[in-house]
Amino acid sequence: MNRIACITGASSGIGLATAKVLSANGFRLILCGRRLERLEALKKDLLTESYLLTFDVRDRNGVENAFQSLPSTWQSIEVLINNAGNAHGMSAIQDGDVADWDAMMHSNVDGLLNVSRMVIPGMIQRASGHIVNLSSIAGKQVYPNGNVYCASKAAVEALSQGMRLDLNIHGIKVSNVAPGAVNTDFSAVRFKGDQQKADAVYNGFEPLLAEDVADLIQYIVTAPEHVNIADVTILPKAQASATQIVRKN
Ligand code: 8X3
Repeated sequence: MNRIACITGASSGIGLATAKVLSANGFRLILCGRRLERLEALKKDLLTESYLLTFDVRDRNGVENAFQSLPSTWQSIEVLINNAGNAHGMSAIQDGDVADWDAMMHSNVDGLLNVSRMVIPGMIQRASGHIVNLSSIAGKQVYPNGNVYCASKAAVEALSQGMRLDLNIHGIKVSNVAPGAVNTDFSAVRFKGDQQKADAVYNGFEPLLAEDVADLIQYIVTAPEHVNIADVTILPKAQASATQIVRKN
């Protein structure tokens, strides 16, 4: 039977691109997201069987109910891609909107934990599994006005290390992926639909595409069993750090 991968935030961006590439590689997929119509559209596009779970990663009970509802044929999750997460707002710490802070900490940190705790026990029981956490260059380097988003991704970095230490004796691999600028709806969400501001983030250079990150994830989860790609930063060629991008106008 084909390996089962579970992807959170599968309805757009890196999650959607990862679903397509893993399906092309023969994985059966559990697609998680908030927007059922989008997941249904994606399901139709895939080459392999998929199972849809709709929940908001922030809702611990909703996450529990969703995973408990999985039929037995879908319970042996071998690969978990913790992709769901977003940035909300970008302002100096003294100007931060508490609703934005909550949204980022609750989805990027609590959400990752809410999902992981439902999948890890099965992996431990089977003494096998692979967790891939989507961090960010922002988890490694703080940039001006990035404060809480950067903190949420720094927490992901710490959780990747912590999971790797704790799950090592159980035969479970943990990988951390830290992308730089990727042209998805990330900036449109961060700037609450202000498309001009969002477009400006990617002006004057060639950013990564969601597919570039998906290809890396595919490499990570199909590496030989004895190989763990523990931590990868992936940047566009024009980007050297969280704050330095060469732009041509
Ligand atoms: C997304 C990359 O640099 O916009 O996580 O924070 S950045």
